[in-house]
Amino acid sequence: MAFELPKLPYAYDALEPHIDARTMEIHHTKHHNGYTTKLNGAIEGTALEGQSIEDILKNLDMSNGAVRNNGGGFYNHSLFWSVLSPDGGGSPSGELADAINAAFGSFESFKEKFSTAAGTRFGSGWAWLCVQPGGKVEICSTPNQDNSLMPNTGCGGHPILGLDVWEHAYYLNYQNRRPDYVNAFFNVINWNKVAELFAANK
Ligand code: MN3
Repeated sequence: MAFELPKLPYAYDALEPHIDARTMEIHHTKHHNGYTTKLNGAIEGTALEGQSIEDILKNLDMSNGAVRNNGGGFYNHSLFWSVLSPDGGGSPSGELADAINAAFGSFESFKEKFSTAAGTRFGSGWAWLCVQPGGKVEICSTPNQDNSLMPNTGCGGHPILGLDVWEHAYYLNYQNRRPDYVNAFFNVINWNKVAELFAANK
């Protein structure tokens, strides 16, 4: 079974004005689709074919550039679309809010630290909120299409919130103003989905 490009659970223009329709369409149909196609090509006929994407990434040989870049790209974007929503924004509640407060002191402090991680990632990459076994949450950042499931990235645990800071994610609308894009992201975070990922992976 080859990996398939997931459908978005909302229209391309649903996240406007925070993320524009043209960016969403290109990002999904060109970038994410490209990672998906190239991942399938890279694993075809190998022992990785048929494994789940999480198993592939957890046991990844980091010198396998094709699977690292395209498997990461496939997984990261699938997660990214799922944690966005036109009905998003606000702040988390329940156990996830408790874990964020325990780790960072307050939601505002979390927001500041996450924004710093996203803003200071040099070049292309991702900012993450990850949950460790036991329920502790951590912020980290990875270059390119790496993520915390892969070995030895300096990021551990299971990603539950990710922000794509590649220029292709924001340049049409925000040009070089990455901090404005990061601020806008907070208006479309689907905290219900993040809480679901937290509960499933803590
Ligand atoms: Mn991207």
